[in-house]
Amino acid sequence: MTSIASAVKRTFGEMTADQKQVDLQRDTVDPQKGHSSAGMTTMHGMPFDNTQTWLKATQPEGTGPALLEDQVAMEKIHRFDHERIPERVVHARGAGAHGHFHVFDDRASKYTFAPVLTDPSRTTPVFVRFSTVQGPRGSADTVRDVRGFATKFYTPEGNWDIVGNDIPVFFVQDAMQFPDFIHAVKPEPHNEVPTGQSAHNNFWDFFSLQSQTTHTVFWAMSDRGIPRSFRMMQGFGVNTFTLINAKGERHFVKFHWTPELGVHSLMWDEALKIAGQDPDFHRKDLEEAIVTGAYPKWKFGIQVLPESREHEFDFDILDATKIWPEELVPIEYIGEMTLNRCVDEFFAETEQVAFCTSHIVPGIGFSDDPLLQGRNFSYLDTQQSRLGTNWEQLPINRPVCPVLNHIRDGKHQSRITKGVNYWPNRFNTIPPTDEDKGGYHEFAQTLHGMKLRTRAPKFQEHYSQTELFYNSLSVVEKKHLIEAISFELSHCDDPLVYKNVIPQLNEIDHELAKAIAINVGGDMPPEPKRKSHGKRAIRISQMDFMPEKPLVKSRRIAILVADGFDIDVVEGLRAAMKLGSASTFIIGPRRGKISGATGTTSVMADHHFEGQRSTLFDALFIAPGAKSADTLKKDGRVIHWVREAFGHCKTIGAVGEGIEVIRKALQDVEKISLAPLAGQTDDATISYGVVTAPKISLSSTVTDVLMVGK
Ligand code: HDE
Repeated sequence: MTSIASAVKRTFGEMTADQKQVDLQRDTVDPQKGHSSAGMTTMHGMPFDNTQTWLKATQPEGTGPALLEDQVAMEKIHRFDHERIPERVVHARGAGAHGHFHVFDDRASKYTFAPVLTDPSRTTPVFVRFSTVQGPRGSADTVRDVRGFATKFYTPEGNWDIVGNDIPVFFVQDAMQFPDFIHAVKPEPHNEVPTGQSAHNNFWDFFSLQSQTTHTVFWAMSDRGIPRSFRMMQGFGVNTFTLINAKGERHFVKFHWTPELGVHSLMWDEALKIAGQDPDFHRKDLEEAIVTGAYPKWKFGIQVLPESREHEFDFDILDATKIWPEELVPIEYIGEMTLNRCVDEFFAETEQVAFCTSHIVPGIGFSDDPLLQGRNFSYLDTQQSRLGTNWEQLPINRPVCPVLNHIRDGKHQSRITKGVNYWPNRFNTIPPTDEDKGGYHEFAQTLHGMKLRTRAPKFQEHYSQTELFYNSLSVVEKKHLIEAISFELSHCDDPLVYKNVIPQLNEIDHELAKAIAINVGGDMPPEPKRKSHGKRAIRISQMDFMPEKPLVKSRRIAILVADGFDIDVVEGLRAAMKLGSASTFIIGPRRGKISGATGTTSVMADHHFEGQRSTLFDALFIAPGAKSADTLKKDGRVIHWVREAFGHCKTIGAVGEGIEVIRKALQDVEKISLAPLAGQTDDATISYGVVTAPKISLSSTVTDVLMVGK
């Protein structure tokens, strides 16, 4: 198997006809031509070949003063000076990819007439941007944070954006609280610390004073806050939207993305280490999966409620701090999205893409969710400050359908429109688009009441679903959550903060609050005022999202070898992993030729032991071969590879003499036994994720277990 590291040619995946149509709109320059000096021009198009040397008043040896008259040099410097634009005020760090979306059939037509959700003959091109929230553009990928999951659908009825997150709820209920919340979570104003983290006084101070944040903070402090990959995250529209069908009936809806690969997270220790070892881990992971053809996929689901059921629940369905539990409102899966093409230029695509919650298409509408109403203003407004007027005309933002209106001029206008710029006019008094022709019309909603700054009664209750979330986690997930909150509070140096947080936690779960109080030095809480309901919900725990069949697709497997290793076994393993679309990497004492046991064959190592760390892989395999094992056993870094991978509960495999390396590395781990277990075949042993086999080349057991991933 060729490793990704040595892949010389980047592939951009297959483009569907509809994606090509989107691409025709782009001013993409052929990279080959764009980079040859013969084809270079100034910004006004004048051919020019020397972009390296400033014009000089030459003296002997060409060392004279540089001349101000060199317009070409000045243009180059001037454009460089202006390369930066303001980064996004939140979600500044992101990674994007192109793909396509289709629905399975027309079953959603009972809810909506939007063809993007009902016409199975359509393939809709999409662009997705994943992001972290708190950190700046240059921050690390694996920090604990909510992840953005924003999707732009390029439909013939206009662009539709679902600007979602990987967590189904939000911290605050009303958009007017957003600036306060973001100020609290962002780095503290006096020293701009910390970067990409919520582990600081201001965030937890806000948490202790705003019980509405507890639900989302619990999701973020759970393993959901440190995903293994963007490709292994769920996506949620969070806000409540509406769907309108051909009969004019309205339903409330929540949008869901469910990943094919299941929902997986890093361990906190891994996340911390990777933030330093490879700050671009998630960005590279997305690209690697697409380049190797292991295209990321999500099923698209909707939770739908008719208007008549709006008030049926003990929570308000328009409150973005609440989920609609799936046992009450099941998800209907209606479509699928595949990401199959990397971006060609990060800035032009991923940085300049502009999502707006207000971008909807006929058949889809808003609701009175107060967070959504505020978002509809904010996204439109923020694009102006990031990208300037006419940002909709940037190639990545351009709709694939014709755009016609009487909005004109402004900076960077790139469209030339013939004719009058007002309506009605003497040439045309008929509206160009009306409802009968599929035009968008607001739903005629009945309203009555007083104008007040207020919140609906069910918006006042904040703890019930936080407890529901906590109760629904597995034992391990609960432990991780307690550790995560303890870690964060340990970074708060104002005792007032961590002392105030404990009573807030106590309202959610008494045992949790006590455990955290002990860890961080808070006061032991009394029995809580609120009575616990003890309920659990389905599909909250990540354990509920395991793929039906275990998948090794796109997993990264490190194979540790040294001179004298058994090539046949290693090649057998690589072939088996390739079949499952996993990637294998040879890690050896040096990045170069490593010879096999016979001495006549060899492989090229992709990395040397010091060049990578176990944290960057999903599984480890130790090659057999007496001489190889002897070298590996004596290398402290190799021993660390094995111990660290074991500590992170990764699958570790070994055959023959390779087992000795594991034995040496894990000799003081009492629980591990490498003797055959009851029910296992004689030649293969599985214990605590460690799979060993004395002599087989590659038993199905090894393959199966590696397939389980972590
Ligand atoms: Fe955002 N949010 N947000 N947000 N948000 C932005 O828009 C805002 C909220 C989300 O990859 C900004 O273009 C307000 C919920 C994503 O380009 C800004 C409120 C959810 C992205 C903004 C929210 C999100 C943003 C900054 C409270 C999950 C990145 C740059 C009412 C459903 C999109 C930009 C991308 C970005 C405002 C709450 C998700 C300032 C006022 C809830 C994924 O407009």
